[in-house]
Amino acid sequence: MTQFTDLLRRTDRLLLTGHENPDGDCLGAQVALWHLLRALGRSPRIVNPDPIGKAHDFLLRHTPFEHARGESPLPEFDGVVLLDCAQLSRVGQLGERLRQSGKPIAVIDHHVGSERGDGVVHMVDATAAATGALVWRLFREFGVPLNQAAAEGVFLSLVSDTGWFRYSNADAEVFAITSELVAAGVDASLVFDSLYRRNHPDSVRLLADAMQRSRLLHGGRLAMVALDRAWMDRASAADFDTDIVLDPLRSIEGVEVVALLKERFDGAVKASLRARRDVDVQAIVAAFGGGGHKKAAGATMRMSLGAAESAIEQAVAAALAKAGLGR
Ligand SMILES: [Mn+2]
Repeated sequence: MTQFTDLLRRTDRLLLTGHENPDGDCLGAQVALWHLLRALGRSPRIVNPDPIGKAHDFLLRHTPFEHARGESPLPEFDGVVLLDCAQLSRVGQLGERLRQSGKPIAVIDHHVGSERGDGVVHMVDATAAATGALVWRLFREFGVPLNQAAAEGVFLSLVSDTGWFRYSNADAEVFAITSELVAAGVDASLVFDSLYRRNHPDSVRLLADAMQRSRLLHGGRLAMVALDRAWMDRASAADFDTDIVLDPLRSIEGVEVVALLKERFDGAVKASLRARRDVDVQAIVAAFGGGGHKKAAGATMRMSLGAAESAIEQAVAAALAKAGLGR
């Protein structure tokens, strides 16, 4: 037994958490791990830095989620499991409270370099398509069958991080696991409709407006859109998932890198980059203190939106040249 599985087995009250604004992989992996720990007779709680968004509220059918926004008291816990990230600094204010608790931290993650994160033990595989795939492996290791809820969690993880099996990380393991999940009762169309077919009427106008603001740079190899604070306020009023603007930009022939820059309420800029072929966007954002994967990565940049646009534009130009895609 590894130190990692040992910690999971002997810790009764684990607090499962993840990064701010948790995405489908993060939440789905938490769902699956919660059900695994319950099957092992443990008393886990899922406590995230942010509440679960509308798109993911279908998970509440079978799994309780709590959040610690502001000063909400935390439940009693004996240890922490960080999912889909490896640094407490990514867990917002809650991360600092967890650090101060002095309780052991386990990391389950698939991001590059996560073995050097805040975990005392970790299960890290940067070749795994999603954190949910790692939790699925844990079910195997513990010899526990997946119930329907856990299967839905793993399924949500896989579809979130593979773009519904369209990205190059959709490997044989992903399809093999998915077959098992559907056999375990996952309703793929229910998940799809819950995620994407409940949008606010303003969402299509916001998408159109974001497309109008997009720019093609470096001979059409970089597609970039920068959304300022006022725009982000409109988006949040309509519960608009800004990540969906990446896809139409990625569809343009010749585009190698897509960059989405969002001005946050605190003035910092959140940059999300996606690459199509040989550009390593993880290396680009690492220069700004960010991280992620070779083809999908992000960073929080402490500068103005305009400065962030120029910085990303220059960094992408250098990366394009390095990948032999410059001109
Ligand atoms: Mn992930």
